[in-house]
Amino acid sequence: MALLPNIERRSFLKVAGLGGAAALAGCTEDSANAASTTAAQTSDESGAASVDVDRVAADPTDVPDPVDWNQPRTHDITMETKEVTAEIEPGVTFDYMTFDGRVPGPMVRVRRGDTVNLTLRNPEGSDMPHNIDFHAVYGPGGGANATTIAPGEEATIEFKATYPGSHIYHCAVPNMDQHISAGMFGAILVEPKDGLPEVDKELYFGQHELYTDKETGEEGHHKWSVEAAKSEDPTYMAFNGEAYAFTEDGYGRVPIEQGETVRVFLSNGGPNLSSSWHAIGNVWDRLYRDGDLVSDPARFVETTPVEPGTVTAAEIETPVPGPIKIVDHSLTRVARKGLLGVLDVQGEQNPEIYDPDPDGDSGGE
Ligand SMILES: [Cu+2]
Repeated sequence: MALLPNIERRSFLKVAGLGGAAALAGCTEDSANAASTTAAQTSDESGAASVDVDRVAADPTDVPDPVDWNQPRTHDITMETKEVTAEIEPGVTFDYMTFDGRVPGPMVRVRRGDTVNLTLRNPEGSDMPHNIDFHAVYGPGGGANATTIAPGEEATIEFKATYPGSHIYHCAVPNMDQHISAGMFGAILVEPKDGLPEVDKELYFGQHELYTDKETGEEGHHKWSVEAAKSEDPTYMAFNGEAYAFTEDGYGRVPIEQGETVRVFLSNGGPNLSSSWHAIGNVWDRLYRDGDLVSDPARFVETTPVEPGTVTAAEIETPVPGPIKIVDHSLTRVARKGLLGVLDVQGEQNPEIYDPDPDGDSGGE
């Protein structure tokens, strides 16, 4: 069935009650199994699983501070693989796999020439082996070969960040498509020795596809589907693991003050689909194409490909108030599969740049 915007879903569930929810989902099989399923946050009749965490979507403003040192350093970093059940959208649960319990995993930020001493831990109680492949690493598997660990194990690697750029990291076990689809990807930002231009705000999103055994919007517990993955036919596509997370129907729009210069990082975990990355009502004023932070940035690019396995960075200016919708311009993914994040530029109308009501008869926007 078609995905309903969350606001409609929530209103509908409130009005219609659980029977309505089951009918909405159209999932009689799951409804029949509901009695043996632990109550989920929403409708247990839908077959949704109980959640381990209320939220898996990383806060896009959670970006490490810029590099402010000018000599090589060593960074001791520990990451833990966490397998958690959470909601893709209300009433729809999924078994995520993550670095540190969030999608995307935390951004690692270093300076070119720095050394990273990284410990990866896979806690007791995990179901799967995991590892980590950094695209900022010279070495077998980008570190994956030496960090493949079973539940209860840990491994440490040390590497020098010899080349700059914004790069992805991801789990790279044999079923890597499943692990990445389930959330195991992030970004390592290796700043050039002279750093990056100062901006007012930085945001960090991760795009990926969720391949499940149910229809988009169908209530209940969605399991990974290798068939959907082989067809490259995702059930959901999301920023940070949850459908429409950064909209008024999710955790809210991301607030921006008018006039701020905002640098946005997009880590495309994939595992399969390129993003046609676009900011509706704006332009990538300076685009660090493919995460190349050394060449001069491209200017005033409307839409740019961000391939799976890439972290691209771009800067926007915000001269007028109102929403800026961050999308993949393959727009069915936006309208029907969950891939939308909204920045909310707060400020005064700036009619010299944009006047939504030049006749002045509607009171403006
Ligand atoms: Cu993994």
